[in-house]
Amino acid sequence: MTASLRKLLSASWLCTAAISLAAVLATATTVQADDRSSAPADAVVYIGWPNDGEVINRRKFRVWFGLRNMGVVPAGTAFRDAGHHHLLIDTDLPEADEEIPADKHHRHFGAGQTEAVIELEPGVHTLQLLMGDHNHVPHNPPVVSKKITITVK
Ligand SMILES: [Cu+2]
Repeated sequence: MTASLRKLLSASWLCTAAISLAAVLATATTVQADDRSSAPADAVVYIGWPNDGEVINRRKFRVWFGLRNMGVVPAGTAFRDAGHHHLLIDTDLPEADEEIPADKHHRHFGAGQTEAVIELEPGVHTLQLLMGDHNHVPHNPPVVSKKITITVK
């Protein structure tokens, strides 16, 4: 093998490796529709409390998560027809086929919690629950609660 051929081969291998890496990075947060975890068609997630339209006279309060026909498992655990809760606060639903963001508007309950104490500024807020799978990606079909509006005084 000549030195120039060896150089060419190694350059082409590097290039292939770079392309593969780019492909992996590009797909890291986007999951193919077929790869999404399935959820039972009759799965229901709901906010047990507060009720829609509730006026709450304290900034810190407990939100109850309700779930029927589906199981709760910690994040990272792939289990059929199960997932963990995400509480969406003052935001719309995120992309259905991507990892749910983690910030003050998207709270993950990856330990499998079924309730949470949250603290909000006084004012009008919206709350909504969204189930996510072991990778924090919504199920197919998405299991999402009604969006409720509350007032914190
Ligand atoms: Cu999550």
